[in-house]
Amino acid sequence: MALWFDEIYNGKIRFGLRVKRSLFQGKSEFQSVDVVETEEFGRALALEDAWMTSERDEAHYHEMIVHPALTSAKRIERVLVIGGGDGGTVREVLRHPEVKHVNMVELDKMVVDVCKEHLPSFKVPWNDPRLNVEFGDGIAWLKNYADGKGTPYDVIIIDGSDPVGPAEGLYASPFYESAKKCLTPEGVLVSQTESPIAMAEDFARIVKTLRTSFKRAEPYFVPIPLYPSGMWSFSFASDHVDPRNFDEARAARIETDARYYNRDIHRAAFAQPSFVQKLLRS
Ligand code: SPD
Repeated sequence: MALWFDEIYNGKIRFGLRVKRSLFQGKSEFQSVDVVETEEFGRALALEDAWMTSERDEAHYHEMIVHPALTSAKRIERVLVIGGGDGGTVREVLRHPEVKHVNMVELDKMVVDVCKEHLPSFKVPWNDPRLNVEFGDGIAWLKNYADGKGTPYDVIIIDGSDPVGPAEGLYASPFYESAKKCLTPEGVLVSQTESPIAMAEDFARIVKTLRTSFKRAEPYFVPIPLYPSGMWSFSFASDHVDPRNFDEARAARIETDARYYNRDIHRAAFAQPSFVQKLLRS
């Protein structure tokens, strides 16, 4: 009998993959964790029955959550990643030789352990001396860092799961205000910001919330077939940095080994379909 694994979003959208075998099934203190080997998307990770990443399209997500920011910010020596337990985001950050220190704060140690074991094709350089991994609640961590006036970061990347349960606070004003205090004045924050089709209300609310904390908050778009509707957004927020003025040389260097990112994609990703412009106006 054929085995399928489905993400059912909102009781209204279902995206299923035919599964060859289950590689891991567990429950951490925060969530259910699954890794399955699928027929079409290679190995894939799901948390709470929602798809998080797959071998087939992880590069779309991880290259695009990282490189628009890391090619646009003037300084990229210190980078903070909240979430991102599969390691794809820090892998892309560490491709930039200008990066001297990356701190990753992930809620769930089980996710990191399981991905290390079952997603080796992600080739995450976990032992890179520039990388520090901490486990804990990113919301509390950032607030403490802001209150303690820790050394500011040049770039903060929010690679969280969907805005429900423990991740909800990663998409709210108090969190963005803490993040701003942890950034240099020329700093950049990037967050995954859901689908403008499948989660239009969440998407618009998050972008508008970012705009109350930063002078500029621009969504950009990436096809990610694994996620509801396949059209996904990230948002780039900063007081002083324009993502269209990126460093061509830095981008060209990344482009040579990228599966999805290139300079044309970087420019095109910030174009807003008319329905998005309307969503953000209302
Ligand atoms: N619905 C999926 C939301 C995306 C969450 N982040 C995925 C983690 C990939 N590193």
